[in-house]
Amino acid sequence: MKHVIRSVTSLNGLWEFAFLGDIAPDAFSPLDLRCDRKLPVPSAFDALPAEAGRRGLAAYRTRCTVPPGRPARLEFGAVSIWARVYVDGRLLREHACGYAPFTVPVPVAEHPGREIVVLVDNRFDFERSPMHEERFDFYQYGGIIRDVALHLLPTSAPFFELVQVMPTPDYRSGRIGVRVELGAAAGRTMLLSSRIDDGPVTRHECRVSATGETTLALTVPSPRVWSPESPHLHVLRVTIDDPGLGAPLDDTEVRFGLRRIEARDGGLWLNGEPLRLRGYNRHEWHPNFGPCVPTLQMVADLELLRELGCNFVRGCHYPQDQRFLDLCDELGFLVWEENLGWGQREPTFASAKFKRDHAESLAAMVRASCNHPSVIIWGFLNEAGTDADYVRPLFEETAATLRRLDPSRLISYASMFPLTDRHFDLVDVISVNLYPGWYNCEGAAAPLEEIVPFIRRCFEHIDANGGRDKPVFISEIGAEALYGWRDAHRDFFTEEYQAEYLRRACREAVDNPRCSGIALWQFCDTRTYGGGLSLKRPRTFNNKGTFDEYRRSKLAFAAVREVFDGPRA
Ligand code: ADA
Repeated sequence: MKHVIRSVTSLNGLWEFAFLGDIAPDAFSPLDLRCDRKLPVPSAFDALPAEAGRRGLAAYRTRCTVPPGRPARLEFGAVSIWARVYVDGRLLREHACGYAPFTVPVPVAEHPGREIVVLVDNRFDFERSPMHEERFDFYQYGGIIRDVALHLLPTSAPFFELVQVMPTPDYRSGRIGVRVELGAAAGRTMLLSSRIDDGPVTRHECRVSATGETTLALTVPSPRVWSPESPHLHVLRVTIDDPGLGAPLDDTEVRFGLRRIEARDGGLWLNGEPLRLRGYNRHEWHPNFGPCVPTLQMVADLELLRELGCNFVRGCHYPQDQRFLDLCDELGFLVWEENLGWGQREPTFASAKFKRDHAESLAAMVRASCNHPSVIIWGFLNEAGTDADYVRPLFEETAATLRRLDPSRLISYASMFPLTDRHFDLVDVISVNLYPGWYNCEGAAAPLEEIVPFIRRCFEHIDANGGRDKPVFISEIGAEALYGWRDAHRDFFTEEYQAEYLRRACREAVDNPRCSGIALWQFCDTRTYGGGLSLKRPRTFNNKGTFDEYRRSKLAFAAVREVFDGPRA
C-alpha cells in the first residue's frame, strides 16, 4: 500500500551496527549499546565475506523524527531470524518469523528525536524461533533484510490498516469488492472517497464494524483484464474524509489487476482459459548479497525466466519481497507465494509457539501480498509430514485461515509424498515434489528412464484416490549439476545429465494432459548447509540450478528453453 497524504519516511540507509556475539538477548540493554561500525539497511550482515558463517546477537541503531504528540508506526519488511525492537530504550516488539513483515507502534512522546534499536539474532533456537530450523536446505542469514519505513498516523483520528481488492466473478466488467480495515474507527460511521485510475471520485458513507472493517463495491471505469500476455494494472485510491473540514485525514493507494484464477474439472483456468504453468522455484538469493537481492538482479532473473519460456515462479520457501511481486505484476509472471516452511515433522508440530508464529506469519504474508494479481496460489508448509495424521489440525486451520483471509486465490502445499499423502482433500491444487532419477536411485541401471514412468504413476495414483477433479502440479523436480562439469560419461552431477533430466521432465509436463504445470527445482544454485550436512551438497550449495549462483547458464538452459519455448532456428 502506498500513501500520498500520509507521511511515510524510508529508514533505509546506513545504521550504526554492533555484532555482540554469543550473549543471551535478555543480557542486552539498548542503553549500553556501543556501535563500532555502520551497515546498510536492508542487508544481511553475514553476507559480508568477513562475517561468513558468523552466528550471534547483533544490534542496529538509527534515529528519526516524529512530531511531538503524533502517533507513528514502524513497518519492517523482514528481520532475520529473530528480533526485538526498542524505541527510546523501551522494548516494544519481539518477532520470530524472519521473512514476514511486521509493524511496531511508536508511543506518542513530547520530544521529536526518537532512537530505534533493533536487536537481531541469527542463531537457531527452537524455543525462541521455531519457524527457523538449521536443517532447512537453504542458508538463513541475519539482519534487517528488507525495507524499514516510519509512518506518521493522524492524531486521534481513524487511519487505514488495509485495503484489499477482490475481483468478483464479474471482473471483466470491472466490478471489484474492497475490504477496508481501519484503525481507531470501530463502530463509527465514516466518510470515505474512492477513485480508480483517472475516473470520478465516489463518496461513501460507511458503517465500520466492531472489528474495524467495512466494504465497498466499486466498478473500474475502463476495465482491462490482467494476464501474463497483457499485465494491465489499475490503481485504487481511497481517502478517509473529515466530515467537518472535508479534507482527507488519511489515504492509501493500491495497485491491482482484474483477473480470475480457478481450479476446476481437473485443471487450472486463468480468465476462463485453460492454464498450464511453466516455471521454476526461486530463492531470493545472490552470493554477494544473501537474501537482499538488488532490484536489477530481480529483473535480470525474470528476464532469464522469460527467455526460457516461463510464465511462473514458485517463491520458495517463504513470504516474498514486495519488490519482486511488484515486478511480477508488471512483467506478467504468475506466482505461488508460500509461508516459511521446510520439512517440518512431529516435534515441530507439537510446539505451541511454532503454531502461533506460523499463523502470524501466514496472516502477515496475505495482508502484504493480497493485491498482487501475479500471486495466484498461496502455499504453506513445504514437504511437511503429510503422510501422517499429526499434521492434520494445523493443515486444516491453515487452509481455513487462507480461505477466510482471501477467498479469491487457490491454496496448495508441496508434498513429498505423492503416493502416500493423506491431506490432498484440503487444497485446491495437488502439488507434488518429485525426484525420480535423482534421490533413491543408487542401484538404478538407467536412472533417467525412471522419470516419466514415475510421474505417470503419481498422477494415476492421485486420480485413483480422490484427486481426479483437482489440478495436479509438479511443484519441484530436478537434479544437480556442477557448473562447468561437462563429461563424456554424462553421469550424476554433470551438466549433460541435468540437461537431459530436465528435458524429459519438462516434455512430460507439457505433453501430459493431466499435468497443470511444472516448477523446476531450481532457478539458480543457492547456498545451503555447511559442515557434515554438506557432504550431500557439494560446495555447500544446492546445485540443482539451471544457472549457477552468478546466473551463468548450464546446458539445461537450452534443453528447458527448447521444451518451454520451442526449438531455435
Ligand atoms: C526438497 C525441498 C527443496 C530442496 C530439494 C532438494 O524438495 O523442498 O527445498 O531441498 O528438496 O534439492 O533436495
